[in-house]
Amino acid sequence: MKYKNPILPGFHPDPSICRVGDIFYLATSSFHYFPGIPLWRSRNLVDWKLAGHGISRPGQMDLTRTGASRGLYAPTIRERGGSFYIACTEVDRAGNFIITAPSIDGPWSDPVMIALGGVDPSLFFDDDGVAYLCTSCSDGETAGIALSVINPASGEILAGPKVISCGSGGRWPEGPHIYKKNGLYYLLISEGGTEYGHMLTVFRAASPWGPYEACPRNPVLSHRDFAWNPIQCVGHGDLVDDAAGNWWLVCLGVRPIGSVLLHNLGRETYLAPVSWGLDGWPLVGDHGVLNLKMEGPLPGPAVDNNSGVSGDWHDEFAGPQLSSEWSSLRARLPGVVEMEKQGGLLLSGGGVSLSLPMATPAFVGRPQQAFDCIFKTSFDFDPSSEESEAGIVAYYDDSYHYEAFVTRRSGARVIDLRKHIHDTEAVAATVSIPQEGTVHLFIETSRECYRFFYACGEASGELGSGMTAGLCTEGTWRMSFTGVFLGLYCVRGRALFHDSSCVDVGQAS
Ligand code: 6LW
Repeated sequence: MKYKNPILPGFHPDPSICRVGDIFYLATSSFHYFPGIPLWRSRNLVDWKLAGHGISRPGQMDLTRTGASRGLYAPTIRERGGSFYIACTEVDRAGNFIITAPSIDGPWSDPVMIALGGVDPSLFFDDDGVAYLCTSCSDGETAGIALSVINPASGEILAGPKVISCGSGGRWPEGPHIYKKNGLYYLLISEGGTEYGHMLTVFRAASPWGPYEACPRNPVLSHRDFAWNPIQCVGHGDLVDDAAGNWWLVCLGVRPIGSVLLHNLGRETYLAPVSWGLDGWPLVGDHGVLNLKMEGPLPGPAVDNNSGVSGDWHDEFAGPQLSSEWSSLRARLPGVVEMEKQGGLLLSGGGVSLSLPMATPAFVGRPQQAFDCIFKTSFDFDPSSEESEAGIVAYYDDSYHYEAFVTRRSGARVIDLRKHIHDTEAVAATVSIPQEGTVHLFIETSRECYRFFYACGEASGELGSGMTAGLCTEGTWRMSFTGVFLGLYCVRGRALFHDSSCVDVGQAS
């Protein structure tokens, strides 16, 4: 059966997957976005529906004042005895923790803390009931994978940690997962860093504690030497078998905007069929390579296959809740993001701008999922001052964003286009609009630029554009792991958004 990659386009990194019966469950990283740890459900591995979030209550995990690309890293999802477990790291304050739920839909517990360093915690439940936790670890000089025995209910470490692997020599051994197959323990890890040297390597041993021998075909997956493949940086994966006994890998990858190594869509989730050689080592994808179009024995035929136009969406903010596809920065503060009883999304902004680090502006956004799309909104906003603004934004993080917004200049209502790159901020265009009336704003995205358009009453036109290269991960001044969000926001005032939509107008992938 044919399917398209990525299976979760746009910012959906560090996928982890498990299966219960014939349903697959997947979790991805969310960093400083709230709600955190998006959870997905699928029957055929290529059509995924958002089931909810592992972190959705402010009391569960405080992400306020979290730096951009800090917060929640690389969850692992597993099911055991009717309970779901997620092991995850909040990298600055909480450290490693486990949350549990009776169903993917929740309710998810408060975190149980694990007194252990490292990131990328993964749970492995052995047949004898022993629960293991492996994480990446580093003493500042050498880095590796550490294994412990854990009580997953209390987080207590019962044995270990013991370093069980230092990988195959690539930098940053990380993202470990252990599986048992034919009586052997397989350790899957990533090495080479999450950038263009990223790779997946496999090791196996007769005991979870090792000693582990390396797969002679390592890396089992890497695009580091496939310069022309439109998918790069593949790594950080997790294996699952389906009910028919076929094996699959989900992993992250990026699609650079062109031959230059820049990407704006974030690290996305990809799927590859896995077979096992006669030597008992895995073979991933097409001879160790992923493609945008692939074939494999899917558990069911692809229906929408998220990569295509099914990524299109339209939200009329009919309520009563804001759909869970929308994310905010660090928190949903009371009175800031509200649904109106008669319909509409009300954003009430204080003085928090989009450029303020570690802050929580009145913002909601969704990951940009395709290179060429049109993102729209219509809203009513009466700016009270020149500092009052509301509009539409292509947002990478507080240091990189382009926005078109309604504000006031010399008493008149206007729309500005502003660009913020590194420590430079400039208003690139200002147009006058009628004093009253609903404003329509839209962004047309492409590999080259973000073009901004407006309409209000008789007034309409293009405001200008910002280069896509300015919103790419590789260009950020600190290490970043996210992607562009297309969002709505308000600073100093109350803006009522009537609707928002996004349409993929390009090739399906
Ligand atoms: C994560 C690590 C990684 O902890 O990136 O690509 C880090 N892999 O495993 C952040 O997502």
